[in-house]
Amino acid sequence: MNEKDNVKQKQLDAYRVKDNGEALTTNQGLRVEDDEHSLKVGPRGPTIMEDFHFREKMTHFDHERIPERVVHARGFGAHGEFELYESLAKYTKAKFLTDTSLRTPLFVRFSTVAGSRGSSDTVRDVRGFAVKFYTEEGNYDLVGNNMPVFFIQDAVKFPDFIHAVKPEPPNEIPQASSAHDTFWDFVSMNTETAHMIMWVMSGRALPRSFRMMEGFGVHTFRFVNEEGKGHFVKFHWKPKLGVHSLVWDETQKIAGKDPDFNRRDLWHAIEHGDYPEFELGIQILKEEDEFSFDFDILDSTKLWPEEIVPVQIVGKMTLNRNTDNFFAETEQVAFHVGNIVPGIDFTNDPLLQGRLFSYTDTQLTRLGGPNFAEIPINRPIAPVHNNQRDGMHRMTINPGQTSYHKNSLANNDPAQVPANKGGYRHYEEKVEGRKIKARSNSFDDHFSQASMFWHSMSPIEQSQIVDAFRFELGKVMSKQVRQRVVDVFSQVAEGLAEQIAVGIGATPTKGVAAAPAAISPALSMMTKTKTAATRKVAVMLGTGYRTAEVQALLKALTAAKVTADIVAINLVPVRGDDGTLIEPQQSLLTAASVLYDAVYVSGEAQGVDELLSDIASAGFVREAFQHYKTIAATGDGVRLLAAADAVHDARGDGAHPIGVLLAGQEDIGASFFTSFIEAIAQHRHWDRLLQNR
Ligand code: HDE
Repeated sequence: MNEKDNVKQKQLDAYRVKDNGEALTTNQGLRVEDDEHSLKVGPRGPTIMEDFHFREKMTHFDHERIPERVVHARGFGAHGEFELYESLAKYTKAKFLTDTSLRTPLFVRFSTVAGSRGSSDTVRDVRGFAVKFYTEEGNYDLVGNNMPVFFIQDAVKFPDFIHAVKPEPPNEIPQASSAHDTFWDFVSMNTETAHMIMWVMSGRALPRSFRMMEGFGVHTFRFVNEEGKGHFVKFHWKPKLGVHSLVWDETQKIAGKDPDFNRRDLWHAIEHGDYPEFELGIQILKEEDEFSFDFDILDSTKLWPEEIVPVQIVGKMTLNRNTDNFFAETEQVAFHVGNIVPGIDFTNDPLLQGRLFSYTDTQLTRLGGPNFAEIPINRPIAPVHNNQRDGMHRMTINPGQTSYHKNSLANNDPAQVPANKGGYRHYEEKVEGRKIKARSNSFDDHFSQASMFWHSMSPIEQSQIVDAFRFELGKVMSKQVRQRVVDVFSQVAEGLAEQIAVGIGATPTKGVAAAPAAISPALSMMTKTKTAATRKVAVMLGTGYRTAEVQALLKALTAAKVTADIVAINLVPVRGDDGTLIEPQQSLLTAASVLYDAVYVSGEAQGVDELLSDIASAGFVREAFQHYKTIAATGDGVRLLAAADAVHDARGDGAHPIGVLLAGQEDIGASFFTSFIEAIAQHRHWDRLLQNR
């Protein structure tokens, strides 16, 4: 990174206070002699009010929490940078999208929506995907989600929708879950939700990693070039590692075993130098084509199929630095869809228009007043000069007599900037009409794209969607709500509704299923990149393991950027066949199968007996098998797989189940390790699901 790239980092550095052999002081800079005892009358009390150090310390502590975000309360952030592959000057004058020599610093926050700040990472939910670009022309925030559409069409319904999905008012149950009556009541009464519900019932709502999910700006935005010409644009983020999901049963177990699963994954990847990368994609439409689709491009419940409007890859975001302090950075970052730079503008999407109000408004409560833009993480790198003054927690000291425009006493300082010198000018869109509370008829079709989504899924994804509906509706107490949901989704696809109905004791409805808008292969996760890089393997072994095998395995895994934990019966170093000691990172007590992508059992008679002596070992392998993970065993390790029922397939024809690799003594070598790594790259062996049905 050159100096220019580092501007944001340098700005943040100015606020970092590192304790390095420093004296302990009060907030007034007074050195503290005793931080262990409060001031008392004699050693047994009472405590005296005069103890200003005690009072200051306790008062600060008493006020250390701020209101959590009303939605997206649980999140995790990281720093990074954006590089542009080619100039987009044809479409936009935004400097960071036209100058390929720039490296734009940025901050990302990923989040869940419904849960409170302390809820689990792996719940079924949409993920927020918010990016703040610190550009030379001011902050640009792309505040998106990991799904390209939204539940509702008009912002006025957002409070209703969120009230319905949040825990129910009488008892604040359930936490971070849409599997309850009010949510599904809302869905059944507001059919514009149908398309988004299909996404939320799919694996997209259960990301394996923040590093393995797509991001979308959702709304149609506008690019404006130097000549003032506009284009419609949709934004995409495409992860280099592909798009992959967890299994529902697994997500629920992880929620208990490691509620920080996704944030830990991101933190560790960055700490290890496996910097997550996402390419920026744009879909562009000419203004003249605004009405050439069978949906309205201003309707946020619709996407532009990539097969019709291709995604052009134009740049890359790399996340390369963890935060120094979660609260100061991730908790205090304030995104706003209205933070914009010249060359980017809004459209009349009624969902977007409402968001333009909400994001600043919510910070006033959350961050305690109008000066939140002065918090280090929110400060632009572009200079800030205006006549705003005062307010809670004002940091800037503005000298001078004037704080108004126009003025003569300070020569009209700060001065307005003409558009051709970088001053922001709103796109001069012509609008006319009557003021009415209404929605355009062009927003009326709620089902064709939901149907397109369903018909674009692989059979495995379809079966997961059906199971998700059955689970969610199975938790709904009201039979009438369950039935209404079946009725609604019969308008998406009859087969889908019938399968849901069977699972929840409702009556299948003969609906008038919508014709799918088209099939869009890009919607299926099965079509995405596959790689073993950055995956995590549990290597199970016991006394007498073959040192040469394990050393060669670990070398092969490292070369493929796969990380491994040695899992043994306890944390006592394990002796190999040549006497080498290896230190386990986890024991069968501390490790959980759901926290790994694959399992390798290194087999040697004594070691396998040792593992089998703890019943948890078979459970560990069985769970990995049930979650479609790659499992490999060498030599005697097959006995552990047998104990876990992981070596016989459902057909009973003697073939190994898909994704289960076995090697006898003589087969252990480079090519076995290569097959193991290739199998890990598959992410999951979903066909096992169909094999077992
Ligand atoms: Fe948000 N949303 N939202 N939203 N949203 C917030 O702002 C809101 C919507 C999104 O990591 C809040 O600072 C309204 C769509 C993300 O800090 C709040 C509507 C999309 C984040 C708010 C929407 C999003 C938020 C709460 C309907 C995807 C987390 C705290 C018109 C394109 C940002 C805050 C972070 C957060 C309002 C709909 C994404 C209340 C009124 C659509 C990623 O202002």
